[in-house]
Amino acid sequence: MVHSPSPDIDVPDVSVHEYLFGGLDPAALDDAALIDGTSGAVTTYRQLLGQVDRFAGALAARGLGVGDVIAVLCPNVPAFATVFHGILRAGATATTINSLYTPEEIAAQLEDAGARWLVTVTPLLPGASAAADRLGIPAEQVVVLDGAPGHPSLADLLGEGRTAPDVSFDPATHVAVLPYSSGTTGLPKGVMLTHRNLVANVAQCRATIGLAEGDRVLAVLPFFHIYGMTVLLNFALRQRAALVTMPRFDLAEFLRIVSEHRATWLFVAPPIAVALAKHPMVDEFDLSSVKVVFSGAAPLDGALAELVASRLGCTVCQGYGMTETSPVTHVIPVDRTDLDRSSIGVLLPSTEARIVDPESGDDVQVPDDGTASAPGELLIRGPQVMAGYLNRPDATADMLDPDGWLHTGDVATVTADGVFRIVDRLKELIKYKGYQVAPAVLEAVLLGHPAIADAAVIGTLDADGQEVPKAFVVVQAGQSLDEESVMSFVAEHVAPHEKVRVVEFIEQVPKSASGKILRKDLRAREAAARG
Ligand code: 4UV
Repeated sequence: MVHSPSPDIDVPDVSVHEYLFGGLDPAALDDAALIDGTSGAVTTYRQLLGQVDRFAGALAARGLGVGDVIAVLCPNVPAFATVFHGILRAGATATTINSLYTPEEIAAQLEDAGARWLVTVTPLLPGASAAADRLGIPAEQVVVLDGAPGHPSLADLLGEGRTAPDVSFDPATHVAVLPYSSGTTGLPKGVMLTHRNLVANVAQCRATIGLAEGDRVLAVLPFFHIYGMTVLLNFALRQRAALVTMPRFDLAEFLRIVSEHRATWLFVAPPIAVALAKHPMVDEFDLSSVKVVFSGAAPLDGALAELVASRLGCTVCQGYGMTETSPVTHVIPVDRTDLDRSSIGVLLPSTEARIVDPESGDDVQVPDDGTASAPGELLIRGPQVMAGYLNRPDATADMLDPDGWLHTGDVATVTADGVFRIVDRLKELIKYKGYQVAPAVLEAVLLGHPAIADAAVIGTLDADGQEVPKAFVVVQAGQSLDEESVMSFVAEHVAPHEKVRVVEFIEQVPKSASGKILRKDLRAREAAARG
């Protein structure tokens, strides 16, 4: 077992709101908490707290609080923080929805999470309304932040001028958020993260990462995903940094915002690091304010990290984690300049790890000569580990041992000085630009095509070394199909990040005796074809 090199920390027994904002220094009240990167509009900490209280009060006036789930379908705009922290302040649970989702996917999450209220914005209203209609959720329960006829707006709710309710719950067990993750297998599931999980992870990040008050953090990673939620919306705000929001990634706009707002920290996923390393446009902007580029959500190539560091004259760090661990478990702290950038660094405080041979179930030996251990499945234990999957005791039991060890489905190595490296993935999950893509979702869509007899989906690498979904397709006898038509069929049914981007026709999908797709065989075939 590997322990964090840092001393354990105390996790305060308080709500997320109390932990983030309870001790706010009055001198910081008029500092910028959020800056709208598009318009430049500033929300101070004082304004944010006032809005959070009034939003929580408006929810309470509608009878919403402990036991209710409220969905948020919204890009990164400053009001996301008001809504998110307002929901938690009211004692309700927030389920954040990927803003690229199709109406079917939105409806599935609303239904599974038991959400009867939804907060969105005009550009996403068509999908939100279609999903709400399907479930019989009335327009009065679909809040449209920027206003739409028949729907309450943020201004309406805040304009009621209510105060935050007194709520009582146990932070150790009360579910604060329900983000969705497909975990190691199957369809997306609601990940129950308690107030304690989220408080712990912010406290662990504070003790390790090195982001400080006064930093300006570019917030392009979506707040709906656990990386943006914890690291930006919770951790950066707790550090009293300013979040500069961007609703969607566009390289020119990203570079303009970084340069105009003098951003000091950029939290990114690897595809943005690729652009920072390679795109000619980067030279046209003054990025001298950037101190740190921090990458996570998918593997970062070491040589690419070096290119970014030398081009921008900054430090490049990497973090690792998963929705089921709130998410952060490993980081390269800013001051650990000795660590290889392609590693995921060291364990956060109060976090333990094991690396287990998937065949034998034994823990691998860690050599004491400084070399890496044999690879094995990474297991994690700590206060940031989820309470379980909502209404899925079987899936929870598959992933979480009774003694608290969470099976990540990732394959890692570790050295005697506690530096980890992710080297492979056992689970089905595909990461496209850091977003989750569940093969099971795509396989179900493919099987809905009348000319497809069978299909399996795995991740493969594109020319930039980034993961993309690839479908292996068996065509029905007597039918014919081409790659393009398979890809456009899938594209009609899924969100843009879930599109199949490579197709190969095969005779038969390799399966085990019990009928499970042998993804390992497909991956080996893919690796052999790449050479
Ligand atoms: O559940 P999820 O979508 O969660 C994430 C979390 C991203 C994080 C977490 C902590 C950080 O400090 C940070 O910078 C980013 O993406 O997907 C979890 C899976 O994504 C892969 C791995 O397969 C996880 O099980 N993954 C996440 N980070 C890395 C990674 C990484 N640095 N290297 C390789 N794979």
